[in-house]
Amino acid sequence: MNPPVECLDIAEWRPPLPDGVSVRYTAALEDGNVLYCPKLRFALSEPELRFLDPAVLGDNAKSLAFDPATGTLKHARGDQQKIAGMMQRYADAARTLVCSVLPRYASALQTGRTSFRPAGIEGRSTSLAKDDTLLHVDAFPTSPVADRRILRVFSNANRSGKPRHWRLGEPFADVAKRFYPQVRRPLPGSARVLKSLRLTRGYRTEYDHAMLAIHDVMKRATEYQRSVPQTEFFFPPDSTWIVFTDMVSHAALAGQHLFEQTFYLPVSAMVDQEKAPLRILERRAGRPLAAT
Ligand SMILES: O=C(O)CCC(=O)C(=O)O
Ligand SMILES: [Fe+2]
Repeated sequence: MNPPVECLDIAEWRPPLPDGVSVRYTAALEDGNVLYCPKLRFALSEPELRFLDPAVLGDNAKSLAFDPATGTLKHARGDQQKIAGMMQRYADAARTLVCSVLPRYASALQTGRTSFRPAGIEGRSTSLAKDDTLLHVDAFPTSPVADRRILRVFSNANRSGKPRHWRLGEPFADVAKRFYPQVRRPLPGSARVLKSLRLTRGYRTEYDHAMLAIHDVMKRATEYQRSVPQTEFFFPPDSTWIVFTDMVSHAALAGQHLFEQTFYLPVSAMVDQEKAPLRILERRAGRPLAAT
């Protein structure tokens, strides 16, 4: 099995791309491939190198979290302004990249959170549901996506040669076929209760409910985790990759110093909506799943 990875030979965040290339990259991404840029580096300035120390991470958190919309920085210890500046630069770089490589998405692309993970993955103990060393597709418990895709940009900023070690699993259509039948419908009225108690930011649609359930049952399926076809991929330091993490089965096994930017893309902005997990699940359900 070859890893579902398409290699982009670019070294700039706004690369000059020949006509037609972005069409091919967009199709590869929508098909469930990782767009991997081995030579695209997120460079830190000399004074920023001190933020690679895991001691910048506070509150027992996994990541520093930044909201480019408001400038709010969470879980950071140290010079808040300088750290926020570094995060903002990553958010801008990632957005520039997506808009240049995938120009078709530019006008509809919504910017979400920026994160930085200065600590190693290895040896982190968490609950099963939060354990990203197990194969999963992303679903956010408190931030429903409704009819939007989750598109993420990752950069390995490690300075001591440590790659980000991932596993990539089976295509989403196979995940859906295997796990969607196990998903129970949400209790009537539960989405409204979650929203009114502010347990979710917005209304948890049936699609959000299904994706969360798939995320959880997938992680709990021990035999599946062992036996499903999967390939290893090592993202070296100074590389960057773009993924629809709501569709690509992934697990992160090792690595340290990762930057990540989350974007949301309305399904309607895709070249081929039928490839969206939302549409794949709706075909199985035989009804719309993103109604609010
Ligand atoms: O930390 C990583 O490399 C990725 C973890 C993950 O699964 C995610 O952020 O969705
Ligand atoms: Fe994930």
